[in-house]
This record gives sequence, C-alpha cells and structure tokens, in this order.
Amino acid sequence: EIAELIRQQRPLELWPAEYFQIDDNIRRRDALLGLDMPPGAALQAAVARGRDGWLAEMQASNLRGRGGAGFATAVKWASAKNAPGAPKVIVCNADEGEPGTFKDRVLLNSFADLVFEGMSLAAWAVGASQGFLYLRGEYRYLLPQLEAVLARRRAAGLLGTGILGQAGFDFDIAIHLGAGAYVCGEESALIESLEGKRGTPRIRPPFPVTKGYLGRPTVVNNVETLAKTCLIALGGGEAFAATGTAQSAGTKLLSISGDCAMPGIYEYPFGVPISRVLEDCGASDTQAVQVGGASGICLAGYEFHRRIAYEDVPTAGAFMIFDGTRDLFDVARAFVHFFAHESCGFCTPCRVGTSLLKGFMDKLADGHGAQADLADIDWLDRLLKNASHCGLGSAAPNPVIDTLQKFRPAYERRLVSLDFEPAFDLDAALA
Ligand code: L3W
Repeated sequence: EIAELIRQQRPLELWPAEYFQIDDNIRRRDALLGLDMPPGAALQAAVARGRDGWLAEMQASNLRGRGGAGFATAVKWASAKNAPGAPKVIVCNADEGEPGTFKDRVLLNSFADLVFEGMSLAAWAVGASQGFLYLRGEYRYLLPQLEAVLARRRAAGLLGTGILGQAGFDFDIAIHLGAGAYVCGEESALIESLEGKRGTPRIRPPFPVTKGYLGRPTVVNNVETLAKTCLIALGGGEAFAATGTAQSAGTKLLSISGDCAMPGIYEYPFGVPISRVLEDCGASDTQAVQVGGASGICLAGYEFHRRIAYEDVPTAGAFMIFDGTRDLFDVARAFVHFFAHESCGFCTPCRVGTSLLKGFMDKLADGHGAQADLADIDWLDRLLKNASHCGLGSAAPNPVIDTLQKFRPAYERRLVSLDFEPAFDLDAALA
C-alpha cells in the first residue's frame, strides 16, 4: 500500500494516520536515552556556570558532532561566539536523510525537550538569539507535537527574553520544514534552503560559524549532538569524557535495520565492536554491514572485530545488516540510484558522474557489462571524489567501490563472457 502511495506521489498529509504511528523500538539505552531530566534542568546548570564556564565544560567533554563528520562541538561553538556579527544563530540539523538512519526521528518523537534544551545550551554558550529546527520534510507529521513542546517551553520561561532571569539571554526557536532533498542535510545547502533559496551547497570556507544564515555567525549541529549537551550540563564535561574511547567521547545512537531479529535504536559507548552489536540485535549469517548509510562503509565478515568510533568506523548512526541471502551488487546499485536521484545538479562531476555510475550498474545488472566497465567505475570514483562540489558526489561511489573490493564475485558473475570461438580464424587471416 505504501509503495502505491509513493507511486501516486500522494502528499504525505493525505496518507492514513496509522502509517505515521511508528514504534520507536528503543532496544538499548545508555546515558542519553536513560536520562530522565525535567525540562530546564540542564539549562539551569549551564547558566549557573556562566557562559565561559559552560563553554569550558563543553571543551572538557570532547563532544564531537554526531552527524558523521565528528568536528569538535566546543571548537565550533567558540568560533561562532568569537565571530563578529549579530544576531547569532543556532540551527538544529534535523534533515535526517541518510538511508538507514532514523535515530534523530526517535529523539524528536520521544525526547524533544532534550533537543530543544541542547539548542538553548548552544545559544547560551555562543550568545545566539535566533534558533531554527530544520525538519526533514518527510517528518512533517512530527510538527504539531514539536510545536506543542516549544509552546510549553515558552510558557515555562525556557524560551523568549531574559531566560532564567538572565538579562541578555534572549532566544527562541522556529521550525522550518524541508521539502525532501537529501542534499539539504549538508549544512550550507540547508542554510540556503532556510534563506528561501534552492538547496545548493556553498563553497566552504567561509564556514557557517563565521558566515551562515543571512551571513551571520551560525552553529549547525546534528539533533543527537545537541541532545548530548544536556548530559554535559548536568554531569560535567569530565564525566562525559570518561566513557567511550580516547578520541570518541560518550555514547552513540545506532539505527539498526535489515536482517536481524530486533531492529531499532541502540545506544552504546563508543568503541563497541560490530560483532557485539550484531549479537545484541539477533543477527545471524551476516554477510555485510553497511555502516554510515549509503555514503558510509560496507564491512565484510572479516572486519566485524572493528569498532564504532571516529578513529575506526565513524558513523552518523546507520547500521544496515545484510545476511547471506542478499546480493551485495543489488544493494550497491540501489544506493547508486539514490545518489543519481538526489544529486542537486549544480556541479557537472556529480550530476553527470552519478548518472554514468548508475548507467554502468544498470548495464551490469542487464548482463551487458564487461571488465572494462569495472575499470571505468574505478576511474569515475576518482573523478567524483576529486572534482565534486560537495560530499554527495564524493561519497556516491563508496558503496560500489567497497562492494567491488570485498564482494567482487557479485560483479564478475554478471560480466559478459568473452570466452567465445571467433567466427573466423583471425591468426590465419593475419598470416
Ligand atoms: C569551523 C573550521 N567549522 C569544519 C565544521 C563544518 C561542519 C563540521 C563538519 O559532513 C558528513 C560525513 C557523512 N572552522 C571547520 C568547521 N567545520 N572545519 O565541522 O564538517 P565536514 O566538512 O568535515 O563534514 P560535513 O560536510 O559537514 C559530512 C555525513 O556527513 N553524511 C550524511 C549524514 C547524514 C546524517 C543524517 O541523516 N542525520 O547526519 C553524508 O556525507 O558521514 O562524514 O559543521 O562547518 N575550520
């Protein structure tokens, strides 16, 4: 039924309500999902430390961005704080579009206060007065409940002017709906979209911290990153840094899907081995795990000892499991179709490169591919990586290159065999 609704391009607001009653499926809670915090408690603690004291706590926490790239959150906040220009802006990137990730949806559905409180904590550190939650268009059904949480927070004096009695601490949040473009999850395209323009990534630098929304200093953080700052405000930076690994402090939410008995949301300290996650979610006969979504990394069985951490396998949280019945070529082909569809078309390498890549994968699927096509795919990989304007184009070949290296037979069995008898004797003709 859902496939039919998609085929008809029926607007989401006309879909039956039961399709949006999605179970959060929280299977494993750690520090964040186990936190029971009354609204305002973290903000109160941060305000009590003063703006500089709070930023110092953030520095001690070593919190890194949970959207995948892992940039130090305190460095980002300090840069925006020190940048000239006002009013300063905090943006929560809730354009969760990476295939296989749904942990931000769960945070927004069941822990919205932590997310909004995290935005206020950022505003307190940076001296920002304007906030936006950029909500993925497909999450429109969350809008009424999110607006209700915002209204409650305003009524409680946690948003507005003179927050918690602090003169000069003025901050409010508006929700902006995306329209379904994957590229708008890239922070500068997101800002363009917020400004009412087409979502095309900007050239960075300048980074948003100095020139973001309407040219103002802007912090763009992922939903999970902001929610995690509540833990730091309540428990202190050192306590936060005590879990995880040397370069990856704290815990990580994983969106687990695919061939396992218990898919859902799992929260682990950084450093957890892939094998442990597979065991916990009831996966068996696992052939591969795609960590980090379409733009991430495809891990084969011999790599399941590797760990979720910025220093080993970094991820925004997607963890897609494929058992022995799956054809990894088909998986990679589906990802390539996704990238070709989502390329914004602004730069030629990505617009044309993703289409060519799709063409090669379709040709192989149709049984018309040859060894030379595999070599051309390698060449396209280098072109897309080196010449694309943003991460969408550079990441597009990843699923193909990974599966080509690790599951080559899935490609080779599709190649046209050139092992045929020539129609005439070439050697004799030449002689
Ligand atoms: C100030 C500098 N700020 C870097 C900031 C920059 C940005 C952050 C990371 O994301 C990831 C990829 C995939 N002064 C700075 C600076 N910054 N240098 O740090 O920047 P960057 O360029 O390393 O990465 P990025 O392009 O922002 C790429 C992931 O995104 N991805 C998809 C993710 C999907 C989700 C989701 O659905 N929720 O997160 C696709 O590529 O993992 O690692 O803020 O401004 N000198």
